[in-house]
This record gives sequence, C-alpha cells and structure tokens, in this order.
Amino acid sequence: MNIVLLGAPGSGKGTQGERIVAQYGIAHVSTGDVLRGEVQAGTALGVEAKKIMDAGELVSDEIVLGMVRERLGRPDVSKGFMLDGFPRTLAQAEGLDRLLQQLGKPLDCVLFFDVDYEEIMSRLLDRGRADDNEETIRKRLEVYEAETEPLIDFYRRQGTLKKVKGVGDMDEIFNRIRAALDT
Ligand code: B4P
Repeated sequence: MNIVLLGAPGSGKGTQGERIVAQYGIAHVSTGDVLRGEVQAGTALGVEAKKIMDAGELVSDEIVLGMVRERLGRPDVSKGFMLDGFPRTLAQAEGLDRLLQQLGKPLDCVLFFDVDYEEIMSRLLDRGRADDNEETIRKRLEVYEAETEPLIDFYRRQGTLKKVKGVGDMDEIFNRIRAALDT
C-alpha cells in the first residue's frame, strides 16, 4: 500500500502516521523528520533548513524531491510507503507523480486530515517544538493555505483523496483512518 498524508501543520500526520506504519507494515517517510535529522547532524543542508523551518517557510522543492527520490530507492519501501508531510506544493506533487511513474509504484490513497485552525494553534503551542511559536505557526498556516491546500483538489481530481476528521480522541481518529484505508 502506497499512501500520502495531507493536512495542515499539527493536523496529526506524524502522530497518526506512526500508528499507520505499525498497522500496515509500510515504510514511514517524513520529510520533516529527515530535515530535523539534518539540522541535528549539523550538515550544510541542516544549517540552511533550520533557518527556513524556524521562519515557517518551506524548504525548496528541489531539495525535498531529491530527499524523497533517494528514500524511495531504498529496499524497505518494497512493501509500500507512507509519505508524511510530502508533497506540500503543486510542484512537489507533480514531481512525485513523475517519480512514482518511473518507479512503477502508483499511489493507492491520499488521506486528508481535516482539523480547524483554532485546534491546530492550541496543539502546536502545547507541543512547543523550536518552530512552534505563535508567529511561526501563523506563517506556516498561511503557507499551507497558499501552497498545500490546492493539493486537496489535485488529488480529488485524481480520485485518490479520502477525507478523515482529525479532531477527537487519537484512537477514534485511527479507527476512522483504518476504515478509510480498508475500503
Ligand atoms: P512537519 O514535520 O511535517 O510537521 P507538522 O506539519 O508541523 O506536524 P504534523 O501534522 O506531523 O503534526 P503532529 O502529528 O506532530 O513539518 C515541519 C517543517 O518542516 C515545515 O514547516 C517545513 O518548514 C519543513 N518541511 C517538511 N516537509 C516539507 C516539504 N515537503 N517541503 C518543504 N518543507 C518541508 O501533531 C502536532 C501536535 O498535535 C503533537 O503535539 C501531537 O501530540 C498533537 N496531536 C496530534 N493528534 C492530536 C489529537 N487528536 N488531539 C490532540 N492533540 C493531538
């Protein structure tokens, strides 16, 4: 099974993503985690990415697509993969389509986590990661609306989109996800 998790920052992609990969035995590919790994390792990419992430902006499409291309070339994706936080722009989605066509691995499902902004603001302020202050969260939500939200229609037109209500108890949300993936 090959899936994409789509949703605003803090909509629960990382949280539910961990449960999904455990349940379905597929590889977890989180561009946010890869970028935070580079930041922690202090690589040239990490130094650049930290500035961008702390400002609530998006790392360049070229860099992120390169990371995903490399990741999807590894052997553990043979049973399937879950892309968490990628694609985030139309250019990334088109690049992903081309890459998956080359690899012969079409997407089965794009899960869209539907969560309102008030809930997101409170979750992220509670979490308190380096990029979780009010100003940066507002910027991330603006970037989400401008760059990522158009992907909902993009995948709806492709016929792969499934919307899941992402508010409520974590187990309840996971049950909704399973119902969406198993039908
Ligand atoms: P990401 O790492 O993708 O993180 P996110 O969007 O902030 O969070 P996510 O949706 O995974 O929320 P989570 O489950 O953690 O991106 C960070 C940055 O990396 C971006 O801003 C960007 O700069 C860069 N980046 C990443 N991918 C990129 C790309 N493709 N292109 C360019 N740049 C890219 O949940 C958040 C909090 O809510 C947690 O504390 C959790 O415990 C809580 N929570 C979850 N579910 C809940 C529930 N049901 N009820 C209450 N709380 C809940």
